[in-house]
Amino acid sequence: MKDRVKVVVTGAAGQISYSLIPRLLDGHTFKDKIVDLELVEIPQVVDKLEGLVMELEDSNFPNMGNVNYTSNFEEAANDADWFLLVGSIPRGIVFNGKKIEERSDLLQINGGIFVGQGQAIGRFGKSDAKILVVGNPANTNALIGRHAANNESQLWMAMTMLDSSRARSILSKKLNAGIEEISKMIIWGNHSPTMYPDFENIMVNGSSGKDLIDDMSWVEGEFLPIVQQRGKAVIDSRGASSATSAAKAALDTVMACQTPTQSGDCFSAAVISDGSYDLPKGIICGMPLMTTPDGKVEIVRDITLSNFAKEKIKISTNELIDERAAVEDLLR
Ligand code: NAX
Repeated sequence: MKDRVKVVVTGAAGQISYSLIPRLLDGHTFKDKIVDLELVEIPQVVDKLEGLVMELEDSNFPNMGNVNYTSNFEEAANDADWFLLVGSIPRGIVFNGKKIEERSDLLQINGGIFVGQGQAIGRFGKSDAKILVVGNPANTNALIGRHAANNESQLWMAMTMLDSSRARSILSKKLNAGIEEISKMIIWGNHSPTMYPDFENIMVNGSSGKDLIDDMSWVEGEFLPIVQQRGKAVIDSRGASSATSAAKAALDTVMACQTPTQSGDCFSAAVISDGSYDLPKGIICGMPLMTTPDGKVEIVRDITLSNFAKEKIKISTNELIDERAAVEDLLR
């Protein structure tokens, strides 16, 4: 009998999910496991998911298990292995009669969602469940969810893989190297324009990327701002935020957590800081991670940071500290 994996996806009727959900079933992300899906939406939208389920059925995915849709997150969370928390309220919409434009309002509203979801994950999710927060503000949502879950054996991550993929894409053009030749791409800090894509620690085919780049004016004038502002550039052009690339990044994160990381490599996600690298404790911060041969996800602790990197990272961790202060009431 084939193994099974149960995956909960919130925001299931949204843009990212439309790209993400079918690919959870295509035999690549979870290999030959049977994938049971719980698709979660807000009550106003949940019925739309019937159409998505029809499409999944019509796609004849051989590994598709039970697929349910619901607006009851607690029910969905029961015994789940993976939670892909994509759902959130975007900036600019009217919520309870008020147009949500300030980051602090966004933090409060979305943070509120993550209290309930976190509690349910802590109580009903598997003890070794992995949680990937995609919905923005992702790091602080993950902090709130993790606090509410109060379950140390579960792993809470906020997604920075898309930022890492963007950085690798730009570096591959600059260095005329294949994407797969670029390893150790670390995103430090917040998933926001303050993030720090670490060009100094990348390896390109076994050589130091820093030596190969050797062009600080390009790093400061092009590389850093392009990666940091890429999300906005996509919105400006598409009129909507990144969807297919965000979905691919979520799948890449799931796969990175399931596959032992090659010696000397690492992958990017934000996890709770334990003070490694002198980062402030108790924020969800982008860091280098590895998956051990027995399937544990751990912080890689032997990366060297230059003073330039430390200064940039501090800007981002200061922002995370401010975000944490703005949702203090949700962390009691
Ligand atoms: P959409 O607005 O298309 O979809 C979001 C969906 O979430 C909606 O269908 C909404 O009804 C649902 N939702 C809201 N509250 C919910 C709740 N409590 N439970 C379940 N579902 C709920 O947005 P989409 O383009 O899919 O983006 C989703 C989120 O990803 C946004 O917050 C976006 O900012 C964020 N992103 C994060 C990225 C990252 O790298 N971490 C990159 C892409 C994207 O910007």
